[in-house]
Amino acid sequence: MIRVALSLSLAFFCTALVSSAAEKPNILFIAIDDQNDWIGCMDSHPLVKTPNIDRLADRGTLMANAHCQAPLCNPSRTSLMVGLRPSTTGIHGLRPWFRDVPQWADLVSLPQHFQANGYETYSNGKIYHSIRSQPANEPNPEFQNWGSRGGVGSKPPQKLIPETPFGNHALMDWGVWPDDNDDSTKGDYDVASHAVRMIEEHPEGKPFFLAAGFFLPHVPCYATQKWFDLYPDDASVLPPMPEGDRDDTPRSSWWIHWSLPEPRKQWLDENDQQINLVRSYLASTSFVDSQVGRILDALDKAGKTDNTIVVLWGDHGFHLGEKAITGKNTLWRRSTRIPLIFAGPGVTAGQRSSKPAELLDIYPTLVDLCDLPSIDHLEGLSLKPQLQDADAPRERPAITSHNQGNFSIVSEKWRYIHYVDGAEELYDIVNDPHEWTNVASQKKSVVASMRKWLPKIDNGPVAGSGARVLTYYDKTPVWEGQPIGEDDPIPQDSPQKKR
Ligand SMILES: [Ca+2]
Ligand SMILES: [Ca+2]
Repeated sequence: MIRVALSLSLAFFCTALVSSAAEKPNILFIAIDDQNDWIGCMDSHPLVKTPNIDRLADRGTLMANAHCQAPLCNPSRTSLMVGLRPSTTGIHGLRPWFRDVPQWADLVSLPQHFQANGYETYSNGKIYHSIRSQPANEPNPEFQNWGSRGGVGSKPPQKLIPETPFGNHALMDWGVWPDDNDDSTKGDYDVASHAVRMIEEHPEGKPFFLAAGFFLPHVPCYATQKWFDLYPDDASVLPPMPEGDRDDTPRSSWWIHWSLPEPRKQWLDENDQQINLVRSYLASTSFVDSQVGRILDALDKAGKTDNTIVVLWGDHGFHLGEKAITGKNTLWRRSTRIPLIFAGPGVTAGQRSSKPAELLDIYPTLVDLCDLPSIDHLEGLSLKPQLQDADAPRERPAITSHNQGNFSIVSEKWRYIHYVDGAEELYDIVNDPHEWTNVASQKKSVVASMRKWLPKIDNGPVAGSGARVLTYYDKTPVWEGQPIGEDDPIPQDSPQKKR
């Protein structure tokens, strides 16, 4: 009798579990590679056109002061997907894949936690920076279903721009491509097509966690003519870039992007590529926005919008000539500030929050919104309070790192930067949003109050680290294994401007 009662109650319990999972909201998780804050609703570029992302923001909450954990794909995405800071994991470079680090091999990632709680998980395009290839007959432990590989798609037979410094890297390219105005041969078009199909074919009775990762506006910024036609072919597309903006920044700000395939502004000017690059980036952003729109439309058509939490994020920003460089790998706004939008059940519509937020917060936020069991190791904070009320208090600023000892800390009012040699910058981001005037030496008490947020854990690169790794021993910075001498000229900077 007791046994029957027990199995009956067990059956009830199991039924309850299944039905509660079925009632959970779906998750649509949209990633955009190297997407800076040039998004219509973020008010950072007056000409940018992103109507689909803007309509998502209209029906959700824009975290308007959100920052990545690292201005580089692998550390940023690893941090977001496992919920730990790069300064905790020691994943600072483009290598290694974190599962190859024994200490982190079994970490429960965000999609794995949803899978363990009754969700069906789908992956499309670029979600992780890299994933170890899996024997064909073994299930991949990261997601249950795999769609498009994404990536660049159709490529021109040769580069469209002049030879670039540091080896004329194949990715350093931009311009109109394909030249037949057909978007369907692009990797990101394929990502959206697969995501749409998965939404249409997902069976009832189980919630989904569907990830779609777009490659553009990562270089090479190829887009078809119609997206270029949205932007004038003149200097009005350029961001403001005052001469000598880096004169009040320390030499150690150069160490964290000492030599890279991304051209400096000087090369853009010398090769008449500044306007072409900015237009190509804007065109790529608008094209990706149109693909985001295809997925949002499919959600509407399937009648799933009301029961799906959408989160859209960029992994880090991108400079297009500001502070004399192109690319990421800096601790300034253009590298750290990213789009972060939530919409759907539990999220207040039409809000914009200026509270600091981090990509690290996505994991605990989705767990909180879906009422899943909490996970002990997470270092982020749930944004649920701000998603309900944009002005809800937030206990700490947003923290970005780029290699050991280099941090940026952003509050509602200030950006503080600390480099590995102790050099500091401070910007009043309300009155100086472009971060042109370093006031660290005038605002000592503010600097002291921001400095206390520097993470207590600051681990160096794990074994196997490589690609864009800076170390610092005995006061000598070492970039990718090569020491930087005290008098070495800044690569591609004009020699007379040595700092
Ligand atoms: Ca990236
Ligand atoms: Ca300046």
